[in-house]
Amino acid sequence: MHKEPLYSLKGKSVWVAGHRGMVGSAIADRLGKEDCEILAVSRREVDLRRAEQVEAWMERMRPDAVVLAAARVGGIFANDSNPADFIYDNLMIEANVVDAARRFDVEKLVFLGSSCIYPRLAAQPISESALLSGPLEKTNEWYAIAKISGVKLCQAYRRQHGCDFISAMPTNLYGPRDNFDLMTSHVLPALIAKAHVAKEERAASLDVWGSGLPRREFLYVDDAADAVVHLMKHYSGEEHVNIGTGVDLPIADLAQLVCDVVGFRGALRFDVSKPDGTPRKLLDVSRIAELGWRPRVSLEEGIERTYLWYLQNQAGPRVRAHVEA
Ligand code: GFB
Repeated sequence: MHKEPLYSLKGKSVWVAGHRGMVGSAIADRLGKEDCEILAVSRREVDLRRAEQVEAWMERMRPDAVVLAAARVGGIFANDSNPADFIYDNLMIEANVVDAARRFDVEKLVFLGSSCIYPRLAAQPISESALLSGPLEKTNEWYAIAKISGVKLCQAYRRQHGCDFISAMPTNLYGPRDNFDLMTSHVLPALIAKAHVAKEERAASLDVWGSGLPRREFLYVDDAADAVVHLMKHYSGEEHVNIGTGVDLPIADLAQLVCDVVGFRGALRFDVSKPDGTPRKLLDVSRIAELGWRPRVSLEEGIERTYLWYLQNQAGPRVRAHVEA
């Protein structure tokens, strides 16, 4: 059922800020199916942390719409180890892009946040109304504060200037073009890289960080991209909207599923010297379902597609994993 869009992308120019990242590139691909012009600029040409460079780009290109998918992102270890980078870069990027979008009359902007904005112990599944209702998870509170500020920026510019700026809160995303570096990545790509090398090296076991007990929800990046475009067309409001599958699983089960897909038959070893992070962050996805959107790619199929991409693009001697020989 495709009701008339609130905002039509037909004939519009859409700037995808962060077009080279996993999410930004998937959104650019998905926008390729719309009758719109996609604008992109490299980090070398425009450093989004510098207001004057963002303004010059916006004045020159004057996009009709903006997808703000540019961010400094990383897994639990990267967040925990680089708090200043995560809060500064993300605050500067969102403040510069949102303010320039208002000044150059952008008709529609969608800001991409993350499910880590919610309190560490929010009631599960987490509804949008749980925002700011309790303390944050310590390992990524810097990134979370920056992303919460992004949501507030969009709300404030809607209130004061009437801007049609919306916020989307995706759950943990994964897929092609993800970061597979074992120290800075998220769990799913890290497990794919580890399982692949463990299989190639006939290792006895594979290291999983933490206890394996935390639960996580995973959405394939092409589904996330489709949801973002759906919200651009069909949603206009102050409150952010969760994007997810509504299903989660323990990290230990995820690790076993990845090993099954990759074909590694060794044991899992749980390294409890590494942080577990928040025990659970399952999103309540009833609002986006009411807006007519549902995910399509199952976790197993998504892992298969991601592993295929990894084999075609990343696998090779330079992938060093911390596996038991
Ligand atoms: O994906 P991840 O790094 O981030 O970790 P979060 C999820 C869970 O997987 C944690 C465990 O309990 C990790 O300890 N894990 C097991 C691993 N093995 C590994 C591994 O080899 N690598 C990694 N990275 N984790 C992030 C936030 O939290 O969620 C980000 O830090 C962002 O800011 C992202 O919000 C969506 O899910 O814990």
